[in-house]
Formats: sequence, structure tokens, C-alpha cells
Amino acid sequence: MGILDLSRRKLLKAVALGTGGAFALGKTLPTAKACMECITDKLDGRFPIGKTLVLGDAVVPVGYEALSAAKPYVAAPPGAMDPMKYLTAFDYGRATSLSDGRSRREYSLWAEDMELEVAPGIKFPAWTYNGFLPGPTLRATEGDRVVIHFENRTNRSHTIHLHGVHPANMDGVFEVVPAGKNFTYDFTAEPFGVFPYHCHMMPLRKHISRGMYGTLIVDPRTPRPPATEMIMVMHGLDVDFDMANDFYAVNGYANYYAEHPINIRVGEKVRIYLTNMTEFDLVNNFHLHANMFDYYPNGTMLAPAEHTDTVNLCQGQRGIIEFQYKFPGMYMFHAHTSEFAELGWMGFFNVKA
Ligand SMILES: [Cu+2]
Repeated sequence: MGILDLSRRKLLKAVALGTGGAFALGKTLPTAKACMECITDKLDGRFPIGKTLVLGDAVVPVGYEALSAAKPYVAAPPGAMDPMKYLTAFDYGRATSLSDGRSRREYSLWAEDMELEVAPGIKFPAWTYNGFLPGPTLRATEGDRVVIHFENRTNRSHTIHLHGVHPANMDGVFEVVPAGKNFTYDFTAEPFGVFPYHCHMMPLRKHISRGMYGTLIVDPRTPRPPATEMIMVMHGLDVDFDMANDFYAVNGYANYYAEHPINIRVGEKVRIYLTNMTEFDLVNNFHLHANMFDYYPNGTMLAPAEHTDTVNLCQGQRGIIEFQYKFPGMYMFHAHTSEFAELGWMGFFNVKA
């Protein structure tokens, strides 16, 4: 049950205020009803307010206010969360060579509360890794020793649970990292593939939906063929804390790549590492217009399993997409779940000759 008398889906049906897909801050809705999630957010110092956001023909409730006694969330500095930079920002860590030819890679991750803009004018009190939503894209080569120094700079417990093969005490489930404490994850990167990481504190859906997730890419020892590489993390944004997504995005900001198309060239080979960290909705998907792509589920095989234009991913699923464009022009990519596309999960490739 949502916090409002009308659930989001009822609102979608009930309201038709066409704005051509643009965002617009709207009127104030009447009272919010209490729910367990709201109460816990209230305890955390946040309480949803009745401001609304108009997305196409949908009106969704957004916004929160900090209670006066609450520790304010630090506002991200302007430009700190830049989805265009995030697209190609791979963190290889601080690498040192080991005697057997492998590398030891050290990464610094920290948990930090941060107020992030996730759509025009919409500030979200995110729980982040390193001040971003999603967290940094870590990258290593199969066999590398991965050392992650994790510092919890918040006032609640967090962990990092990485997918992949590692010992039980490196799994980030029982190794709770309390407020102000540290933990070091130390394991061998295996196998090669694409692996989500996320906080594993309870309530899990809350720690994930507030932003604590990212991707670890483990490259094969023999590198994949050269390509222009990108990361796309699909996720929802529950900005009124009612355990239903109000809108959707890749890489932190609704409609960002629709407003800022990604430039590529005809014939340029593009490789997208795709992760689905959507909470609350069981399936998300990626659809590419006027083209087909090779799909490598989980990135754990070197040969594609599928040649398609649409791929469905359940929560936590991921893979690699490879394609090149034959003709110049502006091409859409988006969730094929139409509701997600209309609520912010949409972008363009601007293909130049
Ligand atoms: Cu957490």
C-alpha cells in the first residue's frame, strides 16, 4: 500500500496532463498516509511531502523534508554526479604487479549519505557508495587480487556484498560494518564476467533502493577485442519511499541520455556492460532501435548467446551488449517496458558518419 490514497499506477490511469514527455514540477497533493517505510524514514529524519512531478501523462508524488532535528544530507557539489562521465568511468584501483604476473588492485569505497539530483529539480536523499548513485564501476582482470578498503561514513550499518566467487568471510553479509567503522575485502577476482555489488543490510530493499549498488567487471586474461566501452546500470527511483518506483533511469538520472545523446560513429564497435539493480519491479529490459546486438549473459562466456534487439533482466541479472551502427542518425534505446521508458528510462545514440 502506497503512502498516498492513490497508488502510482492508479495515478497513471487517473491523470492525463500531457506535457510532451517533459518534466515539470506541479501542484501539492493532499496528505500522505503513514506506512512502515515512512515511519522508518521519519526516524531517519526524512518525511515525504506532497509535491508532485509531471512526467508525460503521469503525475507522481516526490520530495521529502528533513525534520529539524535530523542530520542534514550533504548536497552533492554541482556536477559531482555526471551520468556522461559515469558512462565510461572504470575504476581499475591502485595497481601493483605481483611476481606471478597478476596485479594487486586496491580500491577505496565509502558509504556516504548524499542529496543527489536524480531528475530536474528532484533531490533524493541517497545512501551511496562514494557519493554517487550508482556506485563506482570497479574493474579488474581474472586472477587479480582485489583489495577493497570500505569505510562507513554514515550513521547506520552497511556492507558490500559482491557477486562472484570468494570465501564466505568476504561475502559482505555477516561482516556488518557499523557506523564509523571500516572493513577490508580481500579476494581473487574470478571468474571473468559482470558482477553487481550492493549493500546487504536489512531491510535489503531499502538499502538497495536508496542507492547502494554498483558493478564489478572482471576482464578475461586475454582481453576482449577493442571497442568503445560503457557501463549502464538500470535502476528505479522511489523518491517518496512508498516501496514503488516513481521513475526509472540508467546511471542515476532520469532521461539523462535523452537530453544528452551519446555520440558514436558509424561502424564503431560499442560494448555496454549492463546491470539491472531495479528494486520493487521484478524485470527491467534494454531495447536498441534500428539495430541488433550480440548478447553475452553475465559476461562469463566469450561467444555471444543471442543476437537480438531486446534483452530482459531480472533483479541482479547482467550481461554484455555489443553492436555497431550501419547508418548515421539519432537512435533511441530504452526499457521495452513502456511504463519505465515513459518514466525516465530512455536515451539516444547520436550516430555520426
Ligand atoms: Cu546499506
